[in-house]
Amino acid sequence: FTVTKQATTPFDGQKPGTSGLRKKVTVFQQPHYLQNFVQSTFNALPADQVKGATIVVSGDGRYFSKDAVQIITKMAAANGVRRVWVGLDSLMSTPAVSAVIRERIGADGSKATGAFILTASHNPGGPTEDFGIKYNMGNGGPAPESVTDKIFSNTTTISEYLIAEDLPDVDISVAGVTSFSGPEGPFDVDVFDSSVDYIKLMKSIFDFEAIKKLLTSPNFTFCYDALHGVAGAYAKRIFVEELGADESSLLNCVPKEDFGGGHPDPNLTYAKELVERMGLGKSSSNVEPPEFGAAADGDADRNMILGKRFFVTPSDSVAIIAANAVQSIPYFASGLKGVARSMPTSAALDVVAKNLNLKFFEVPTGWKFFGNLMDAGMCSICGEESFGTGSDHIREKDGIWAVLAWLSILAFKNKDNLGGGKLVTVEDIVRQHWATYGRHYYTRYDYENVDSGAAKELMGNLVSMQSSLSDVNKLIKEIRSDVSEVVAADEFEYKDPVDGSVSKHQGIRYLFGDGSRLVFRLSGTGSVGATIRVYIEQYEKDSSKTGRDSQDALAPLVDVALKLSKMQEYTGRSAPTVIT
Ligand code: VG1
Ligand code: CO
Repeated sequence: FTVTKQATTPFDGQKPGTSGLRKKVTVFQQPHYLQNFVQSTFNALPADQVKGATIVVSGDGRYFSKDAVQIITKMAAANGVRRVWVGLDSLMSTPAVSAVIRERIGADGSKATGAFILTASHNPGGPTEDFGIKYNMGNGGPAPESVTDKIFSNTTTISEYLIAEDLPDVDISVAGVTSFSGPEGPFDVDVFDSSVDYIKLMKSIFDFEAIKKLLTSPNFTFCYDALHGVAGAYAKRIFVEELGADESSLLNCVPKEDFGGGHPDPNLTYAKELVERMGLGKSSSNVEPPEFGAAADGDADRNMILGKRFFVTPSDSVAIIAANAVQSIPYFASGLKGVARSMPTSAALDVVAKNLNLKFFEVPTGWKFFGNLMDAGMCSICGEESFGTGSDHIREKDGIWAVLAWLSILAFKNKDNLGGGKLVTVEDIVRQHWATYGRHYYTRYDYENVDSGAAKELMGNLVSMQSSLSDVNKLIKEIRSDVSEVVAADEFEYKDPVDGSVSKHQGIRYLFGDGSRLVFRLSGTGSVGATIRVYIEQYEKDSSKTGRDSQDALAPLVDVALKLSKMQEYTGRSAPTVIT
């Protein structure tokens, strides 16, 4: 092949958000748009991570992925990359990409130093929906802000990119290596099934025999919904072929470019079919729901865990996994190095860390902040309220890992009653956890696609109010007399304990005397307008009061949050788009 230097001009707005660049497919389809971002990324990396390097290119398989794989491959070749690794049909879950970077060794002994992940995660896909791209580094984790800032600044000055126009498209529907020769030497495209590497890693972490005993036990029933995302490419191999679950326990496990028209976000609103099946929906069916249900998002890094007629909040989930990991999961048998959560995630994990005497960290939203802690051996398990849970086996959150972690806990608690008899259920485990540690009532209100100007004004007002807590408390007293006083208010700022870097403006916090919290953030993953997230949390230590309905328990605080922020006044919205 030959190398073409293509002249180009910058596009506005190519700033990577919480997790890469996410825009409408039609934006990405503009001539040079994707190319500018990819070249800006190559230019932001140290030369030895481009020239002669091995780079993974794959994603959740959403619409435009196949075109993007071919474009990025041609650009990689032109930029002197030695090998590109591609998942069959361009499919590779975000956690599998992380695992492949860290673990896979090519037939010629090569190792990858990074990856372009093609996903907009939980955002819908299809010709009129979202596409996305982000870069992960040699540790398997998202590029840190120092790199994404450089990528963005490159996008504002770019004037040309390199591409091998005459490199033929590679058939990515069959596994195998295709070799080419270019001006600087050979270039290979290696297409493979990443579930092999991923399953190997999962087997080195969990006791598959113990989980299989649970899944094949006559008194245990199971259900997994991939929402037509890339998790489906792993679910059958793992849950059915390896662990003996019945094929009928898989829902929507065929990956589709448009996720079957759905919103591949595993929560009570969008995972409708699973929610119905688990007995949490509106239609009352006579069929007995399964004991355990779970769902994933488009790129399979998120998870929702459900018991029979029971929802586990993600903030509780990570706390419960941390509290039970050492006994239930072989990978953690020698103890946890530490635990971490994102700032808006509830403090349920803090209480576990305190009780078990574990190192604990609170980081800004977005998985990239956990990576440094893990690389430094300071953190084993971490999680976010946004249905993200994971560990230091990779540097991304991991949806299937979370399900295997829960199945491991269930297998451990039930090891003596799998022949028949009464099982310890998901609900039992959660209620027992609350009885021991207290309960953090928690909810999140999302206002999606709000006018950007209005959202900024709302946030600005919440910041300026922080200068007088006595005024804030006067206002709150007028709204509700039954909530405690605000004792501190700030914008969250994080100093990375490993590299000392500082991230400012990471969410507006109002902290109450009884441990309750209100947090306000603008989303960094949307593609149009602004999304306002309101996080509402209240701690209840008294074990006789931990069984309430969470929306009831939180009603006073919700009232305060909406009136204090003047939500309706600024946004014109009388109700949130999604409540989780
Ligand atoms: C959201 C979540 C955040 C998560 C991020 C990426 O970000 O709140 O916790 O890490 O999505 O998840 P934001 O900025 O929209 O609040 V994924 O599964 O979309 O890569
Ligand atoms: Co995701």
